[in-house]
Amino acid sequence: MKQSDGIIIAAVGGLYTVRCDDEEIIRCPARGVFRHQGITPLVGDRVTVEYDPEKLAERRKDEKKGEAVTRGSAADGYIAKVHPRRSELIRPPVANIDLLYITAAAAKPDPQTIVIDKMTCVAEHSGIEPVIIVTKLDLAPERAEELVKIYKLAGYRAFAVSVTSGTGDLEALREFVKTEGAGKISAFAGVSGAGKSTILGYIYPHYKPEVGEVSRKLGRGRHTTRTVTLYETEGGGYIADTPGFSLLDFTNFDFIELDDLVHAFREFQPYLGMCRYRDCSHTKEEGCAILAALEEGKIARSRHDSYLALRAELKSKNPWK
Ligand SMILES: Nc1nc2c(ncn2[C@@H]2O[C@H](COP(=O)(O)OP(=O)(O)OP(=O)(O)O)[C@@H](O)[C@H]2O)c(=O)[nH]1
Ligand SMILES: [Mg+2]
Ligand SMILES: [Zn+2]
Repeated sequence: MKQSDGIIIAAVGGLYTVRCDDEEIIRCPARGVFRHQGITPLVGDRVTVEYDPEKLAERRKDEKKGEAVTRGSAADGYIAKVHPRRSELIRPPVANIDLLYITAAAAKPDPQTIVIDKMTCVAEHSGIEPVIIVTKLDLAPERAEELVKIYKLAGYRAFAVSVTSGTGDLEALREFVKTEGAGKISAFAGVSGAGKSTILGYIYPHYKPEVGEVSRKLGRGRHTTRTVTLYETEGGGYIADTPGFSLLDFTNFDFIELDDLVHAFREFQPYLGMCRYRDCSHTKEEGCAILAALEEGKIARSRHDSYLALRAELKSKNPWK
């Protein structure tokens, strides 16, 4: 058996694809013991794999001959160890990402700032840099510009683009992804049909990720991207296309503590500690510095609304707080 370190670039039904540092591609399941330890390897994980080089060579030969892999199982070995993660997301399920491209359409499907803000909070809480991409600028240019304004005001990089009509900040976005993403692991996140795969295909045309038709009746996508896949990029980096979620699935929020929520809003940070009351909840108190900033237009109304909604959601889960 041979041991190699590498990164999980895809996962389908318990079978992982690992790109080893020596460029060998290994397909294997995780060691059974992980399940008992509560470890689920994720795309993006650094792992150590153990495999039989002879078996792998056989499979390569079969593949060259164009024969289906029939000999024994499709696995070359197994994942022996999952290395410690520097970040971890549940939706999309991906480990070790540095940048999260939070993608929302200006229309079809209509954007919901609460969904975008949940994602910025999850990213902030996980030590991942959020970047906002508003797609389908062609369908609702005013709404797109308004969203970009909201997120720039919050201190994020934000781009409004239309791949379909070739307009907006496409060049700036491409430049950002290629330079800021160099050597890093990035992932797209957003509801189904937001245009994540379309952007990835625009920036890296040779990858041709699957793009779906938006159902006319429902105005939402058909979940065409079904699995998380990492694609290699500049400087040894990777970018992940991910399946979109539906709004109903997006409930994995309770891992943020109520007391941490305020720290997940970047633009609130300068005002913390400046409220009249030390235990200010920034919801309705007199002398609240965050509410004052809101009135002065330094904080966007929709962001504070999301703060209120997320606070209520967390409180209903921990009513004793
Ligand atoms: N009008 C318009 N349509 C777009 C634009 N970008 C993408 N689309 C369309 O939106 C639909 C969904 O695009 P995808 O890229 O598959 O969306 P996705 O976010 O990857 O969706 P999932 O894989 O289901 O999560 C496709 O029909 C695209 O052609 C755009 O800028 N303008
Ligand atoms: Mg997709
Ligand atoms: Zn306050």
